[in-house]
Amino acid sequence: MMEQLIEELLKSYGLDPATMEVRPMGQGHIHDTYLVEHRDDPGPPLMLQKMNNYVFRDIPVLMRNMELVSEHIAFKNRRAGKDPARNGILLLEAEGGKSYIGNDESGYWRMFWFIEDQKSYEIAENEKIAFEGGKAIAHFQSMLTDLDPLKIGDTIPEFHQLDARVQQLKQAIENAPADRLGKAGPMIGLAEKHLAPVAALYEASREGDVPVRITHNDTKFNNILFGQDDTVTCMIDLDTVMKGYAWFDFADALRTCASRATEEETDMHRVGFNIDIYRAFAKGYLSEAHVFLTADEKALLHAAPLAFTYIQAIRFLADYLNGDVYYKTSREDQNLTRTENQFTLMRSILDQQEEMKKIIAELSAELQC
Ligand code: GN1
Ligand code: MG
Repeated sequence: MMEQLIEELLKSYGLDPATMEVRPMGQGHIHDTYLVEHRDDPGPPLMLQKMNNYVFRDIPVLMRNMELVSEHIAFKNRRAGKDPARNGILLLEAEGGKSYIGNDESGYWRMFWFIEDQKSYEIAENEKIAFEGGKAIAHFQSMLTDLDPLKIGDTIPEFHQLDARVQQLKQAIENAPADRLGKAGPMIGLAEKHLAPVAALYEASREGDVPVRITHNDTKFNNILFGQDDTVTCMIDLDTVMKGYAWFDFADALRTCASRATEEETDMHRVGFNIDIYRAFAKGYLSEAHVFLTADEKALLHAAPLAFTYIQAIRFLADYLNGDVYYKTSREDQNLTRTENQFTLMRSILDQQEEMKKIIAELSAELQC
């Protein structure tokens, strides 16, 4: 059944199934991904992906964004003399010039050029990697500064809206079974206790000169592809590219790369925020972003990692209370432990806020911006 479907899909892309090898790539949490290789000739490998239309309800909007953004980046790469298929996510055209194919029955499918010999990091192992990561996030945003944000649709509505996330948590508390609610008590307490500085950042963004841009919105550090020499190739996972504040991407990358342990760490003594990695990342980010960021945007950067660590904590907490329906789990209470991990990280960030603010001021002065 599946084999037949895959053969049909390959044909739709003008490929001869008899000469191709298709294997599951099993890494992503959201979509189903397959590596497609030519059996005998050295043609470039491809990536076939079945999109998750439960998480992404509006596939046409998702793919319209993807076409616009990937083509825009490809244009910039070509102009810089770089091969667009090796320096960005690039879609193949299916029959009729379409960027995806399928229906509710077969699912919705797309195909990319696969970029070989790449690696990614869960956390930044050293300052050089953090610096390169920071530069990559700024470069991604900078390539999209001349694309009209109004052309980009919402693939997941209210994805980074604090009010919506707080509302989802309230709803989850109301509907939670007694045992989970009991166990989550201390974490619910922390959610209430730490909301204020996060709300203040959103408020300052609404009031200040903080433009709505096109942002990546899922800059978890492992969504940055590094070549073997540890220079960055490109950002991947473009499904959540939507309108947002520049600090969203700065925040989520630091939440992940500057933590001393991943968000799966269960020993809370190992969780903490590494200020040296923060400095190196911020230096890389500002080295490219200082030309397009407003003064208000720069002034909010130091508070950004705190806000996204909080939001990730309450997203895990709401999912725990809802019975683990969104994030995959393999252990009991995993989403509750993830919540505790994120609140532990947040505590460490809070303790270093003043130092973080100073670093941005120093870097801005160095760049004379
Ligand atoms: C999900 O798919 P992945 O692992 O890159 C989530 C992010 C969360 C992250 C936490 C579409 O990202 O928002 O920060 O998990 N993506 C979606 O691990 O919800
Ligand atoms: Mg993702």
